Amino acid sequence: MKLLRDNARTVVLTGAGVSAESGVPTFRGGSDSLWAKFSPEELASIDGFMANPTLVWEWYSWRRKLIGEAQPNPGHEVLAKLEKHLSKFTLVTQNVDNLHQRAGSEQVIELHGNIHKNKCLRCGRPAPESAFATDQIPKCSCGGMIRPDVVWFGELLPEAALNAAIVAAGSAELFMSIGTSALVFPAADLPVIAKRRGAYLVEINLEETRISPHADEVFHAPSGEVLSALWDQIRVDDKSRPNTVVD
Ligand code: BJW
Ligand code: ZN
Repeated sequence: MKLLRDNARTVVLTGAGVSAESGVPTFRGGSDSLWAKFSPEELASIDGFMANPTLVWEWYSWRRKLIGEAQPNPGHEVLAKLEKHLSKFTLVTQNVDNLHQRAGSEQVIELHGNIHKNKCLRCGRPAPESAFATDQIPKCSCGGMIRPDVVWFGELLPEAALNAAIVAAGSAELFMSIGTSALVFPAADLPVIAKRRGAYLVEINLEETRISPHADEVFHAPSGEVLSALWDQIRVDDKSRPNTVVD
């Protein structure tokens, strides 16, 4: 792929599709997706939580367990290797599953929080991990309910993470949008911002998305497969250069 080497400023945006090969269900599309069974308004909004906190807490407990048992897949692993291999590499994720970090990525911009963290609905204090080990909603010392530290619909994204992602997208030379339907904003704007500012835009997704018509290159195949093939290509290219060592 053009630019996937050397000193090109490379930015990757990942979505749920990157974790699909680890057995983590995506949100949209397919009968196994999370919202084929539940509505986002019911489960991923403050109104939904207030209306039925136990249902929402149980849904997150179920997902946290499923995610905890999942293993990073070759897609996560290649992205971790790219961070070490490329000198200007930024990984931005909408995923809350921690699988990038477990694969070895060190700098991950998390736009939608992390399912392994919780916080108090009332005072915002983080809750200790021991609070998760129950199907009952734990209470903070202030008396407030504990909720997952993820970004629900209608909530602001963490300011520092969003700003860092916008700055990175705006100066990217290569931007890769991987495994996201690009339907949820403001994350969905990032590939468009990058393209508008002159980045070479690559999409990896099983399906056509609203990003596809803007992309310079589109791979309609599982992200683990495409990323593994790209990594093999980098290794071949590097080995053919003199005095270059690849791991
Ligand atoms: C594969 C694959 C394989 C499968 N290989 N590919 C502008 C316009 C319109 C609306 C808005 C707007 N700005 C804001 C809004 C409102 C709203 C929004 O975007 N709504 C849209 C649905 C229309 N946004 C918000 O509310 C955001 N907050 C905000 O903007 O605050 C300011 C504000 C407030 C109020 C009004 C206006 C402004 C917050 C968004 C929070 C999103 N939260 C969730 C839940 C997180 C917690 C949890 O996990 O429970 O984040 S929703 C869910 O969607 C989750 C994801 O991160 C996010 C994106 O999904 P993603 O990753 O793209 O997954 P999928 O399932 O959609 O797609 C998977 C893709 O993978 C598919 O394309 C497959 O084909 C592909 N695939 N296998 C490659 N092996
Ligand atoms: Zn509290």
